[in-house]
Amino acid sequence: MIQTPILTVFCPDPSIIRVGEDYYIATSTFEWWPGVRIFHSRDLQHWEQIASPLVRTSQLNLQGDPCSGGVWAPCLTYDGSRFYLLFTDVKTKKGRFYNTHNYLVYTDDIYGEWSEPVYLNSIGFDPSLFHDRDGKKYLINMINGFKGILVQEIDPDSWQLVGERKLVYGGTEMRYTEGPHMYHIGDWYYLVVAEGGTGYEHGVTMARSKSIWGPFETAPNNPIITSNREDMSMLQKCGHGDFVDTPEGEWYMVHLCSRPVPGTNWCTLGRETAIQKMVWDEEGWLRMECGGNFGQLTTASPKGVTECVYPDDLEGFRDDFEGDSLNVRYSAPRADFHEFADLSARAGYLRLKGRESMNSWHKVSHLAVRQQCFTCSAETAMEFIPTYAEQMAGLSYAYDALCFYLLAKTCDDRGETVLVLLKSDGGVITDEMEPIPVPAQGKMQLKVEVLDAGRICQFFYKVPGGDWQQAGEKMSCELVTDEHARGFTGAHFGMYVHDMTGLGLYADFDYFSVECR
Ligand code: 6LW
Repeated sequence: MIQTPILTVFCPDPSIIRVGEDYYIATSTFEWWPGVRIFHSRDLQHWEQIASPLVRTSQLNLQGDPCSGGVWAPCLTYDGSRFYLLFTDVKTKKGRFYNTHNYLVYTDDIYGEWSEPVYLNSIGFDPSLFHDRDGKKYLINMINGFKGILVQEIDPDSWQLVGERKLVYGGTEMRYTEGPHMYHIGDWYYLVVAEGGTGYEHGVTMARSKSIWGPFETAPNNPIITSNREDMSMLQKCGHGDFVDTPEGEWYMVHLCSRPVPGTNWCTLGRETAIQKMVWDEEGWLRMECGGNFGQLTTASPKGVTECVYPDDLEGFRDDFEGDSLNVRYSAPRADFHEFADLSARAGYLRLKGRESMNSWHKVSHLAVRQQCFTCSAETAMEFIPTYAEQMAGLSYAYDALCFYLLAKTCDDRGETVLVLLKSDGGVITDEMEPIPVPAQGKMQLKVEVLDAGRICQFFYKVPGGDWQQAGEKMSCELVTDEHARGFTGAHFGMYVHDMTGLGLYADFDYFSVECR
């Protein structure tokens, strides 16, 4: 049996391919750099994150992108010799006129470097590339305003879009048609789309046509997958799927899902990737092997695979900053973290240089990891000697630039070194405790515990020679959920420093750890 989700915590909009015995999935990263996470597996259960494809600012410039804008729904494909990745960089997503730029990058070696981006169009998001049997390639994407699915041929030599741009499918009554993927199986072109919006109404629907140009006929058994909202212990938000076949001819669908914090509808872990075994029915439509259309927590393993064993990625993590490169699990908002993070400045420490404050959509020095499980803690030790009130460094429990908690060392207006506990709710910052005087020199330890099955958090601090002390009261985790922040990414723990004077004061972090309970 495969246990799902297979890619836990902030791994949404999966796009899957198989190359021989190797499976790869790409997932969205939004405003978090580097762009797009790619995972590898041989058994569909165990996945290892490999290098991100978008690691140069010339490929992806996230400066100024809104929270949960940036990289939406990548599409990973392989045409027998080359890997292709399409993605949208969402520049604005408010109101009627979204700005969504679609790009393509390619590589011959999925473990190597990817090309510079080729600009495709901006008319909608969720672009996907379809390689037909006759060698032709097509761009498929939704149209902003959820007006349907577009198909246009693309010339693989010049990467120019050529010929007619045709709206081939308008979707079903579930609406919000997005996330299209095209397949040519037997005599049919199958079009699979996400519908219902990416929240609790989410689903996957299917249509088919004898021609790629339509007309597409909607499947009688839609949605192929959705969620049982009567039972919140089941997977929720099931939708946005992609199909893959195994060497033995079995079929699977990977799809987006969420697991709300028990007893709530809050998703602190963001949106994740699950998998379901599929079968073809007599009429030539795919359905879940288990029957029904609710996403399940287990599904049958593929035949004839050897289990691949990887270290369990999400069972805790401690980094003493002894290496010379940063662990693959770190991300930073809107910028290459090499711009502000340095492992070589001081042996055994991570030095972060202060730049803009957290609310900025530009140059923020915040190095974070995804919240790994409902009940957990994150801890760090830091040296930081501020002399201005505009300098601050500490430990974050953050959703994005607008919704976060921060326990940080700074100066008050009299020049005294203090510890503050801040909350930012939609960008409105409040103090959650009276500032606590602390020594300017020496190592300060900071910790946040997420308790009560993921509903409550509590910060702690420890000064040199002291004991752990509580910082402020218990606070609700609702602040850092997809629902409250109206976002797509889930919560993060991070190390943070700002210096709004422009002097670029740094903080040295001795370790960073996250433990699951
Ligand atoms: C993505 C769209 C969606 O582009 O949400 O869940 C958007 N589906 O297809 C962001 O992930």
